[in-house]
Amino acid sequence: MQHVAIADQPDELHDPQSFIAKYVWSQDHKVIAIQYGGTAIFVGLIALVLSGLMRLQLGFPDTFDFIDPSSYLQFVTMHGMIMVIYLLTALLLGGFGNYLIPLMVGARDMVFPFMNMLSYWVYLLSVLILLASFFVPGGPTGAGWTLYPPQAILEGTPGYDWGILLMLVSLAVFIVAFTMGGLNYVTTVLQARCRGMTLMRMPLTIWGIFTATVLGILAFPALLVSAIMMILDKTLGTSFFMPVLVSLGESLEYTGGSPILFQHLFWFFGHPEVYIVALPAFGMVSDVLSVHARKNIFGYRMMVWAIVAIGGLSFIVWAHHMYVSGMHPAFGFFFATTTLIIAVPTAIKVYNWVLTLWRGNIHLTVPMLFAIGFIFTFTHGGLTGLFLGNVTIDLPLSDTYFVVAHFHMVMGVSPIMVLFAAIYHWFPLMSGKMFNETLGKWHFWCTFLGTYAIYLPMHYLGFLGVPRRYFAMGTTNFIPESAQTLNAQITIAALLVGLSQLIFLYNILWSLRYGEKSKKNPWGAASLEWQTPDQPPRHGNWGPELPEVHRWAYDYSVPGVKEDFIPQNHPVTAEERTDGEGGHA
Ligand code: HEM
Ligand SMILES: [Cu+2]
Repeated sequence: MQHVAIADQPDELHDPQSFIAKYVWSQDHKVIAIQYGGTAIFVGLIALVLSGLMRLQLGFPDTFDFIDPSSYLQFVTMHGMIMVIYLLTALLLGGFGNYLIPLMVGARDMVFPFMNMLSYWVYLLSVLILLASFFVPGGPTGAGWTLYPPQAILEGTPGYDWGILLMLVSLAVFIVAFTMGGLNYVTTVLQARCRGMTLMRMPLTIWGIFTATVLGILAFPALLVSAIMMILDKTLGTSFFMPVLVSLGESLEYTGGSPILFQHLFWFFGHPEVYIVALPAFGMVSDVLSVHARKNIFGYRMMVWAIVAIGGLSFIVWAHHMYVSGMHPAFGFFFATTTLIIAVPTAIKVYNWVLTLWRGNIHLTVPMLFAIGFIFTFTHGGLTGLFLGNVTIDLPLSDTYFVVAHFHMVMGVSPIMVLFAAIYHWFPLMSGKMFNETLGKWHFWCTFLGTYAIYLPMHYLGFLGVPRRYFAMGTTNFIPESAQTLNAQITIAALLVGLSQLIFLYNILWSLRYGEKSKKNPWGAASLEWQTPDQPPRHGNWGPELPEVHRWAYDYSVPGVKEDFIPQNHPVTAEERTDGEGGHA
């Protein structure tokens, strides 16, 4: 297991030389990671622009002629789907999973490099299919990111013809790409760890990515089959999801399918999807907090088991998204209970992050600011989740801006905070350069404060009853006019947050070219990825010898030891042993 066949040979033998082999059809996990990351950030920017357009409409209705009710729905749908799948899932797993797994477990590459390369190109294909829907007759689908039938494929919904088909095909292709990447990540973690890297010595980043990938491999098939079944309903007139229907005065051919079946399949995927995004973020934020507080992560074993428990539980809570579908009260009770049980391991994680900071030697670096920002946004989003998990509270709040605020806090903003923390944290490793600290801090404060300016008022709009996925509020007898003022303020905040991402892009691009050369291991991190002979690591990662691991990844500020951290590949010394504390399992 420790000796991959190529390990004993000089790695130059395998070093691809031509530009194309090195950077285009590359099988190096680091290059593939950057391809994945670059593409994901690119589509993410499109989704950000779409959210800006929606906010313009909501803040200043009747001002922008080019946004009509149909295009609003199309923007909502494309924004939501791109953010969840094509940005977050792709960037966390395809990007960071690819980059970090081999380096953190001490392997030369993924175990199936060719399939890994294919995974990226198929992902790119899925993105192109998705974006193509902007250019077909009728435009992209406006069914909402949940794509509920029957409405998704019926006349009257924007993009009911081409748009929805392209969306479904693109999702299917994405799932193929994810599976090729995912099998790689799981097998690499299980089979290619270096000598001494036991499972319980793996950094939490790897635990998070690994568990999330297993969730994805189990959950995405539910989406795949529902996409295929809906394609059949649309093209061949089958009735998997389509009930007997009269649409626009015409009785349709469909016979007795079940739209609720689709909801079950969708959310059987959709809820674990939240954790496919959250678990890698949990892992990475744990490591960033530990490194920048110069303290071991509090309760490592508990953190691992919490990740696994959350992963397992995430499969038995899905119907909390369906309380309004008319389910039997006993099921409502069941799903509310399981949902609240998930709060236990989740709260354990939050406590442990805070306890990691407690009496740490906290360095308020840019990655650390984003990591602490995450603790705030995640706790806020999580708390409103407890409310929505209860049937009686969810019923009146369902489909209002309270829900929009909740899920943006918990799975929009929070993982993005971690992604920024991770990008800033690992940027010196990936590029060999340092970013600009001042610009990074500006980026953090604009994003963090702006987030609250956007989403806190949305909770209140939800209480007022402002509905979700509405082009305009119109006049009602329950929404006060002041809601419009609030909407305008939210829009201004959203535009500022959107613009402040330019600081980030500028910082990254500028630093890649002109940034100061980074010291090796600038944060003094103990995990393996920073211990490569070169920074950034070369092809094959480790030079002639694979590393050997002697300890966990969290030996910071060990008493009696001169340096304030001990890399994972350093043998345990007599000095630490006599001191009692060092050399953890
Ligand atoms: C500055 C950042 C963002 C802004 C201003 C923003 C704004 C919006 C707006 C205005 C809507 C439509 C609300 C409605 O009419 O129902 C929406 C929906 C949504 N957003 Fe965002 N968003 C942002 C970032 C994100 C991120 C990072 C995610 C990642 C998870 C995300 C996921 C979603 C989803 C899943 C929907 C629901 C789509 C649907 O109802 O079908 N958003 N967002
Ligand atoms: Cu859920």
